Amino acid sequence: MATVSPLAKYKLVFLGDQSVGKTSIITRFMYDKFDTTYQATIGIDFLSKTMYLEDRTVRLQLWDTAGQERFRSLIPSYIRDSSVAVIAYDVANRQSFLNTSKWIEEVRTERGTDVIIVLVGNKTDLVDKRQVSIEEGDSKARELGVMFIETSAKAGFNIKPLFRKIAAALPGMGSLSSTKQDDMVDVNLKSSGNSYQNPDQKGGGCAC
Ligand SMILES: Nc1nc2c(ncn2[C@@H]2O[C@H](COP(=O)(O)OP(=O)(O)OP(=O)(O)O)[C@@H](O)[C@H]2O)c(=O)[nH]1
Ligand SMILES: [Mg+2]
Repeated sequence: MATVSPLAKYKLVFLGDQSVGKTSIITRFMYDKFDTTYQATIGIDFLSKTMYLEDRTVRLQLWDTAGQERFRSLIPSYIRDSSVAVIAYDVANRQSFLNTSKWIEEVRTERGTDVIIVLVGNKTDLVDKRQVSIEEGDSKARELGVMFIETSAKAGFNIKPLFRKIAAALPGMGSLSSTKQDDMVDVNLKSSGNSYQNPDQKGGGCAC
């Protein structure tokens, strides 16, 4: 009798200062949409997406955290639960770049080295307002031993490559060739909407 192997699930937590574009990156990836109106994330949002990579299928569980200070106490438990931390900054906001050190430190405190960390410099379309160069981003990432990519959720620049990079780094995905990764198709969408999730109950109502 044929056996069905269980779907590999990975939890990704999105971190970074308020308004750097965490939700916009996720929205671009999930729905290929972008909204110029800022709607601050309240608490934590959850979305799930199934990705097909060559012969493998993975389910990514995306935890979109709020950058606002008043929600900070919710975040550590989500970091603790995640195998990937995406730490975003706004290339047109130097302070948000400087603050990524604190986010990375927090992830290391919770997870040690047992975590994939990606530093993401978003809003590259703001060419005239840029305050952080790609070289600075890259060298910080090298120094701290994390992955690095620049994106623009607005322009749709490097969003899929960001997720391909993450998928390729997941445990068990090491043999994926870079060309074959282009075959990846996004098929399954599922969102809880803009809902606050109690950390004690997170994932509780999710069939994913
Ligand atoms: N120009 C430009 N604006 C962007 C980009 N990404 C996001 N924005 C804008 O920046 C603002 C904040 O984006 P969000 O995605 O809500 O930021 P966030 O990090 O989720 O914010 P919090 O939920 O408060 O932590 C919105 O007005 C977006 O339209 C980008 O790549 N380029
Ligand atoms: Mg948000």
